[in-house]
Amino acid sequence: MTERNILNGQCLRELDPEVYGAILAETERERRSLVMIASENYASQAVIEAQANVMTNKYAEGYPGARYYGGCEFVDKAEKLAIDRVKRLFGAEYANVQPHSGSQANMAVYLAFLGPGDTIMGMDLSHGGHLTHGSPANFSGKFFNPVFYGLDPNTQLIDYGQVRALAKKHRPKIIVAGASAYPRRIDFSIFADIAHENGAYLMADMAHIAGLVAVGLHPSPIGNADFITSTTHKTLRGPRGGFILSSVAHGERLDKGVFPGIQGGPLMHIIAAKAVAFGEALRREFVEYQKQVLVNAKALADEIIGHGFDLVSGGTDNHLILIDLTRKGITGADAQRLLGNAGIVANKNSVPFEKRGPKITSGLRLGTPALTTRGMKEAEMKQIARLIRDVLENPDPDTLRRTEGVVSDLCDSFPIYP
Ligand code: DSN
Repeated sequence: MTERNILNGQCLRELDPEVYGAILAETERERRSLVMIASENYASQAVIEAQANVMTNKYAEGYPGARYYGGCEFVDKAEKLAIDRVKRLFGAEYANVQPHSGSQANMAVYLAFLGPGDTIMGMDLSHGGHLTHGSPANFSGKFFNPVFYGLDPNTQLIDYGQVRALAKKHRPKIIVAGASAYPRRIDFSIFADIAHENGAYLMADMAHIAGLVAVGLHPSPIGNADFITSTTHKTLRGPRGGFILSSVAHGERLDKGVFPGIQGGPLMHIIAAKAVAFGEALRREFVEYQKQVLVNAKALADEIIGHGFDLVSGGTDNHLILIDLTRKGITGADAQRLLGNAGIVANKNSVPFEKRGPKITSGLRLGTPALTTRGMKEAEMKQIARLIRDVLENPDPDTLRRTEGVVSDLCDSFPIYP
């Protein structure tokens, strides 16, 4: 193949039919299934277009106006747009849009404000926390000294009394408020009080709820937390990536934490797509979308409860629900597999005080962001709840075939990506 071919000639389909085929198959899978993974969504065509362009070619180590490479005038423009828009969206003084992911955003904050062996305190993974909040399997549990808080066994809500007692006892340098499988509102102001009473920084990891926070449907951590980290691709519906918000006072240390601390060249094509997504999130329609995400989650929760399932904490205030399948006598792994066979994609999840391992689990996490992006509303949530009940209670070939048919009809009625 000549140089000319690489730059001018063949499209992906001709040049690399194997990768092209995989992308096509994934597009079809996303079209033909009900995506109920709470951390997934469908990015707009504009966001996808903004990722697939020549900005992938550009090295731009540093920050807008202060780069280590020439030729950065246009990527500077994209990054400034992303920074300005995300600051406006959340009412923040400072933003760094370079973290490649939510994990990188968390890592950069730790690097900027902790030393090796310092104590951090986060939510226990099996109670709904995240790997980067101190799990022993993750850098955050290997390089730092993790302490975990969890849920009250009766209410299955965050036990703020325990958070306070542990903070007093262990004096963590950073307390992390945030979760990946917690269906209830997080009170960032109580967390801030506890952190500041005990000389700790508060880091809010709002990755799951960022879209809700952006439109005021979940209390904002801005003004309470010292650092706010997030992903861009969950409820926020942007490209896969991360960002950090804070006050100007912490900006210089955070910038250094990201680059040169943990990353080299930023992904400028992704930053361009982040700018597009933040722009979309500033529009009126985004508020309506987030309202519907919540209404749908509530409708799904009520219907699932009505079918005799137990939900962790008894319901939801956000975009997700967590079903405790213990009483139904089915594992999370089996539930995920059976639903997957019928075209409903969800993930097994540990429940608080879990007795099974993370590969099996007793729970199933379901979210509404992706289905809501397709345009589905309460009626479809109720219909899908019935499908879930049918499959989990009676997974015979007839039920699976019937469910597949309904899933297919729903996908036809709510198309994505023409
Ligand atoms: N893996 C993500 C989730 O599914 O919640 C969190 O990073």
